[in-house]
Amino acid sequence: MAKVAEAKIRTESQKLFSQAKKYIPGGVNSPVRSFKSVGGNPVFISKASGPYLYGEDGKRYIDYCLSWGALILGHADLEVIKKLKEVISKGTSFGAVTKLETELAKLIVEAVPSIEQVRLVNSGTEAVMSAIRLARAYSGKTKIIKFEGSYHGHADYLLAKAGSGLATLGIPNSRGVPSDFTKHTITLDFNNLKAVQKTAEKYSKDLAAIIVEPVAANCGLILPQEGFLQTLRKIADKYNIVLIFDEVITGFRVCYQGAQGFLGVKPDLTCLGKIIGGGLPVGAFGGKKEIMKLLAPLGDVYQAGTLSGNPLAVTAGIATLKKLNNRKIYENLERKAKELCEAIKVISRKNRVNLEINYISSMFSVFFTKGKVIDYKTAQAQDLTIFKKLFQGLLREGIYFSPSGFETNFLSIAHTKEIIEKTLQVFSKLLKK
Ligand code: KE4
Repeated sequence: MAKVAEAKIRTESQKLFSQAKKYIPGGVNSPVRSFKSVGGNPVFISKASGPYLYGEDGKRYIDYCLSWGALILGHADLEVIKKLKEVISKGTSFGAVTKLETELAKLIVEAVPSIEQVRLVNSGTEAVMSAIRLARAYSGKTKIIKFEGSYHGHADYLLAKAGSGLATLGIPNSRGVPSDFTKHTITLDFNNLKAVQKTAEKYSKDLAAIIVEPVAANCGLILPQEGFLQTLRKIADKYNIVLIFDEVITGFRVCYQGAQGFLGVKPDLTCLGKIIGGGLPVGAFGGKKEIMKLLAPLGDVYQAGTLSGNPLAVTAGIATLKKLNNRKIYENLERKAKELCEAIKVISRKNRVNLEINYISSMFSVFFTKGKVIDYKTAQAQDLTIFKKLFQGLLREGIYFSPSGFETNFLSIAHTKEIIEKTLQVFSKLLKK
């Protein structure tokens, strides 16, 4: 019976995918959704609720991708949906100021240690682009340091040795980006302080910013080594470099104060996205008033967006952050993730499978490799063929992991103890093979 059902599921997605490919390049509106690196056709989703995705194929999946981390409350959270229903009948976009934007901005300023003022945009890419333009204007300098395997959205000059979809698809640098555009982007190894020190000394006169994912989550999850972020802070101070934390994933994920609150390092600018939109399109960048005041209309650093601060998206963000502002929520998330990850380690050891698992708070990645994964190079050493087998095995068993060995998985508050147990049973079954 199962074989027949599986075959039906495959044909269903196959049909939908070939239709999509007729009208949309690769059949997807974002490359990493294509399942290209994990094989098979992407699962077409019809609806979602709590920890579950429901495929058009009628199958239910426990979701560990959660729209790439955005849905920390789980899908279709009742509060968020209730608030959206209330606000949608009042109109969808005004292109004018609303008090809702002030409310979300206030929640972000009160939560994130480094943010004195914040501007809302529509995506993480826009948040990062704007923060870097601001850093260049504020410092009067041009060059930026980023880290190999990190992904900061698809602005031309950041598509240098980037992670996420580029790592997934093995695209070192995107075509269509003139080398002129990336000549001011210096890419170093994450956790390699010596390289940062040397580069900062060499280019100090022209280094505008260091941009870093304080917990790297786009080459699989990689933790900052002891003192790495603290030393970036010292180097930035010493050479007048703007330190930018790209917290599009880690913001309100690692804890309510973001990775900067959890790890105790304050950047000059912070980029946010995902969770602050509660699943609708919101990005944000913020930091010290003395930097933010350079933005038009106050100053002459231009940045704009038709739908920035959109009432629907902002409403979803407000409802999400209000519900998240509760230490118990993060303690529970952290406990469940620790239980899941530590148990997966035990299962892999029992089956003599070389599996490394990096996790922090409620985000984790598995790497089929021997030895610690501490940067992009060690992440690339993972066995992607085995990852692909795991991914497909999990999918067959109704578990939906982020479809790439270079992405991160997440828990939501809707992932109950029973869900963790079910996930561990499946891991036991699959790792035996
Ligand atoms: P968006 O423009 O996709 O909203 O955000 C770009 C971005 C910026 N910074 C970080 C740290 C990010 O992780 C992202 C986007 N994340 C990927 C997944 N890791 C988005 C998934 C996709 O590209 O479809």
